[in-house]
Order: sequence, then C-alpha cells, then structure tokens
Amino acid sequence: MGLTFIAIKPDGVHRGLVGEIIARFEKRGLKLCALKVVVPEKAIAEKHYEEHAGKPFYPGLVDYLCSGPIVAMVWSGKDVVAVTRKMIGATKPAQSEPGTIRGDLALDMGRNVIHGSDSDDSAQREIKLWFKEEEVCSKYVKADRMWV
Ligand code: 3AN
Repeated sequence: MGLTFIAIKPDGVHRGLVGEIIARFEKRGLKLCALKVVVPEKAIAEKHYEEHAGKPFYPGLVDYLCSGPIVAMVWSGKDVVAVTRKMIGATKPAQSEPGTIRGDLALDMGRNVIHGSDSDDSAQREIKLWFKEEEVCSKYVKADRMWV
C-alpha cells in the first residue's frame, strides 16, 4: 500500500477547512498514518519546494508556506498518490473541477489550500523531510477494511 504526503497550507488552517479536508480523505477510504500541526521552518519549506528554486514565485511560495501553522499528514491506500491528486484538483483553481478540494474551496493559485505529493518518489522525499520514521503509523488495519 502506497503512502503520500499531504499538507493543509496556512490558508486552509486559517479558514477552518481542516476537518472538511480530512473527512474527504477518510470517507474515500484512505488511512491516516501521521498528522501534526507545525509552523514550517524556512529551511524545510525551501527544501520542500526545491524543484521551484530560482522561479520568480519561489520566494513568495516559501514565505506563504511559513506564514502560519500547516497540518502535515501522511495518508496511505491503493493508488494513494493518484487518488489524492485527483481529489485535490488542478494547481490553478480556474482549472480545478468542482468536486475537488481546490475546485470547491480555492480561488487563487497562490492560496490553494492544500499540497499533495505528485509521485511516489516525491512522496518518499517529502515524508522523510516532514516526519521522523517513528511518527508514521502505516501498519495498523483500518476497521472499515475488515468487511471489504
Ligand atoms: P501542486 O501544488 O499542484 O503540486 P506545483 O508543485 O507545480 O503544484 O506548484 C507548487 C505551488 O507553487 C502551487 N501550489 C502554487 O501555489 C505555486 N505555483 C506553481 N506554479 C506557479 C506559477 N506559475 N505562478 C505562481 N505560483 C505557482
């Protein structure tokens, strides 16, 4: 079963969207393996977005992630990276479909509420960056899978 890294960004926390977003993933059948509320250190935010280093929007993107608490999470499930990316919706809110998190809850690319890893490799990298190994509980069996 794969793992992915999801973060509710400062605007999502500030707007009180944490419960709604977690509920969507839980109801889909995904398993919550780690969760913490943290104000990101700049060095971690810079590493998190290192693929964008040098782009004009990079400094603003890093400052935005560090501007308040985020909810950092690890979720697992079948095809979890693809499933969560689809649930999150396109990066540009104008292109994110209604029914997706961004399509329902965001209007501005620079304040698009949530991050989700875009591949298994980035998931591995991001989980390592944000969590210690012992903080990730991926082995337990979720009750609602027992009758499936
Ligand atoms: P996603 O968050 O959908 O994985 P990425 O990883 O391409 O998208 O970009 C990370 C974040 O960088 C986006 N959520 C968005 O806030 C910001 N971003 C990406 N591309 C641009 C751009 N062309 N102009 C401004 N901000 C951008």
